Amino acid sequence: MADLSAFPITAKWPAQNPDVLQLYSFPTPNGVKASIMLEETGIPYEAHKVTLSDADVKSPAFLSLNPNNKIPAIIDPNGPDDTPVGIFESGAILIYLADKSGKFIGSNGTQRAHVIQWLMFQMGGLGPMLGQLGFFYKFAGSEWEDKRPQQRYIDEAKRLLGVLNLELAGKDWVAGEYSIADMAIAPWLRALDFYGAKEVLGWDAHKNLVDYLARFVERPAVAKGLVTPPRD
Ligand SMILES: N[C@@H](CCC(=O)N[C@@H](CS)C(=O)NCC(=O)O)C(=O)O
Repeated sequence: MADLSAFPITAKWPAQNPDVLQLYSFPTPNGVKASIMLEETGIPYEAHKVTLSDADVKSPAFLSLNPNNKIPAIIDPNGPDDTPVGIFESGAILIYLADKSGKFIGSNGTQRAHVIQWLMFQMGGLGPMLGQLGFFYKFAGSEWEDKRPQQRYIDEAKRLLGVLNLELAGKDWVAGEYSIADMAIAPWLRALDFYGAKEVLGWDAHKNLVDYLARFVERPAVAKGLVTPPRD
């Protein structure tokens, strides 16, 4: 049986089966990237609920795995160098799991480069911008008198949706084959519902995105990953 005692997080969230991959997450757009990928690959795993409250993400136990206090994070007891490995940052987790499984990262070198390109587009652009849009459109920032920050993120979100909509013309998936780039991008498009921002962004006019998101959520692994770990 794997010994995970070197990872202090396992004292607060004990592993039932330390031989399988341990996921520390919550079903948010960043969190579900990891659970969807685990469901898609069939890698055995155990999911621990780490809420966004300071008592969880800012606990010393969680910070010992991710000093950046954000979900998701994983421990793979069967790491690449015959030693357990801990990883945070959803994009890094997706690449790690893709390399481990040999799946969803393109079937040749060119495909792989394109998958990583669109994954980085999500990590560096779509995710952070839509996250800020959420703050300024739905959460505390929506009450700010100065509407310029809100408008800035509306404009940038619209621009990014336009880029993706164009890219998806005649394609099912953003890098051609279904990949970790889709697992990163689509959950953020889905979050626009939760932000109540679809109308202000003219979502319905982005026909390729509407079809893309419908195609994504139809996948059984996605349906399972979206509710893992359960919120309550
Ligand atoms: N760049 C990080 C972002 C992760 C992130 O923002 N996670 C949010 C939930 S979606 C979180 O844990 N927030 C808690 C906090 O900031 O205190 C990644 O992609 O993993």
